[in-house]
Amino acid sequence: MLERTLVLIKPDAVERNLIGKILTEYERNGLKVTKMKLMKASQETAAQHYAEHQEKPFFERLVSYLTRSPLVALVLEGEEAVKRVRALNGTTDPDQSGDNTIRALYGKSVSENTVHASDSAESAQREMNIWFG
Ligand code: RTP
Ligand code: MG
Repeated sequence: MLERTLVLIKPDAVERNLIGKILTEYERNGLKVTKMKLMKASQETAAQHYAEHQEKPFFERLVSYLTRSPLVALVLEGEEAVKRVRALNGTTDPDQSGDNTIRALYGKSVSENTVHASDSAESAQREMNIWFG
């Protein structure tokens, strides 16, 4: 099924000049960039984005990381895009992530793992509203 998913190229990646390399991974796997912007996320937007983790011990660290410097928000479109982009990104912990996943290649740690992608079609809809209105 043709789907859309919300991706963030997170601050640690933009800081290390990895935007192009990461976009290349998605594009060469047949995913289409249909929306994209470079921006500094507000506290409110970051908290809304990660609302499901509000009660977690790492929530404050997560929001402060996501807001510390600019990130790239984008929408990718393709067949089974939600599942495929999660697979390209790899697992939350870069050290556990499969070879050639974006997190294995570029992730620094669990806290600074370089990319985000929606975990379901419903999350994608919610997150596209947050970042693109
Ligand atoms: P994301 O939402 O960023 O794509 O990551 P994910 O689905 O793989 O992982 P999720 O469970 O949604 O966690 C969101 C982000 O919170 C940070 N995290 N820190 N134990 C910890 O310190 C911890 N656990 C999760 C990660 O940066 C993760 O990307
Ligand atoms: Mg998640």
